[in-house]
Amino acid sequence: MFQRILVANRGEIALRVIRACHDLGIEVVAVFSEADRGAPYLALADEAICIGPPPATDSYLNIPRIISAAEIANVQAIHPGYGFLSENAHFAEICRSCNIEFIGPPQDAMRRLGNKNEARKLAQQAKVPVVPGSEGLIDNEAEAVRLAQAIGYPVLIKAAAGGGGRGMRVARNDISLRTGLQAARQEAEKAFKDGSVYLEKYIEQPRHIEVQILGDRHGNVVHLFERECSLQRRHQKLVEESPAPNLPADVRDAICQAAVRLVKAAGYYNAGTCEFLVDAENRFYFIEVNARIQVEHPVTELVTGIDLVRQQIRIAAGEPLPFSQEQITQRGSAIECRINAEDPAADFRPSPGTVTRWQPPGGPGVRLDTHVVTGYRVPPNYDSLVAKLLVHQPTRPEAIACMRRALSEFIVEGIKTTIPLHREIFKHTAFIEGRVDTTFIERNWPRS
Ligand code: MV4
Repeated sequence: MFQRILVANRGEIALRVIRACHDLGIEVVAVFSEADRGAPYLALADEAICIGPPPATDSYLNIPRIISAAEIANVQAIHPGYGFLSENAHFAEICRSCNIEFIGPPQDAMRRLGNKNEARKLAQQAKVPVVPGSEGLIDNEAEAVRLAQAIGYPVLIKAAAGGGGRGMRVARNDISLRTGLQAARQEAEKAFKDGSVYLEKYIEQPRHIEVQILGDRHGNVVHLFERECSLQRRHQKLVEESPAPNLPADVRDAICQAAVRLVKAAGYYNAGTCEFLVDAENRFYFIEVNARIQVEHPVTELVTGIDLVRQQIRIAAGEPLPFSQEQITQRGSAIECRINAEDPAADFRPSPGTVTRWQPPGGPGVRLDTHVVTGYRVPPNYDSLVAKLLVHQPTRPEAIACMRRALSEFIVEGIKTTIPLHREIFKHTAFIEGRVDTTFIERNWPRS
């Protein structure tokens, strides 16, 4: 096992990794930018090293600075958290070439799955259902029009190098397909230096369901069941839960088994997530793999009792998974609310600044993952997540009641947060009945 790890991230996930290391008896070195200097969570690391000025490109995204810190601190491994360099195959390769283990998947699996068209091909080979669409990349407009007519409108133009909703265009007829192709190519070329695109049938009002997987370096792969993640706004998730409500057990099992087949086909190890769309008839389609620990991983930790970050570290150190598929169970109902420093009444505008009062909820069944304390200053430079409020209860109605209670206890002053919106979501009849899809937030809070 490692004796010393560097966490190449900030905020709540840096703290989450620090805690996992200490639970394993491992020393942990934090890095920080000038914007995070003096943040309270840094004091919980065994050592903290400044890696540069506030802009992420000069600090948390700067590979030479992070590798230098790792060399100076003499660590054996780097945990990338989520975002920043977590899905950067080049960074994973650099770490390993410096004899520092990257706590994540092998770089070749990251590269292959990072290309959504390649991931789609791999899924087809593994007999995992994908959305009906083009057989590979689109070469020219005439071919695209023929394909779209064969698939049937509406279709979705997707950037192969995209993901997380970036570089997508809906086309409902030949004309919008032609203009959409041009725009999508240009956008993808600009954003990812790769203008290649492909087509899929556009699934209207799908649910977004993802499967957590863990694989070790000895070829064992297990799933840790699903998370329902449909409640999102502009591709920013707001609420996640497990089990997914209104998902028949046979469909759930089929999705989880498909996820295992896919990551096995990719030669993947460590933690990962397979994302699926589920339509109104409960047909499911693979869309992409997230090759990292995700923000919402604690939802799965609560229902399975498995510490995913601890397992990530063990796997990276070469240990085999300590459980079989049959030993993993989904117990009770867990729900997470993302608390962002944003103003839901002002188009979710970021609301950085000093937290003058932070009075968190607690009590039975409540978990709060946060790096915030009273007096903490939320810097304006990074994403606005300040806390993840989770509940775990025997049933979904009890989990909803517990979340409403926890949200009512939670007092934050000095910054605006998404707490008031969550209080409304948890009163909404359709949400309470589990009738959700990816359009739920925009349909019910149109001005948000
Ligand atoms: C889709 C889709 C409908 N049909 N693909 C958005 C993020 C990226 N992971 C894939 N996304 C979608 N792909 C087809 N063929 C709808 C979405 C989508 C979505 C997916 C998951 C969660 C939220 C979403 C919000 C809007 C669109």
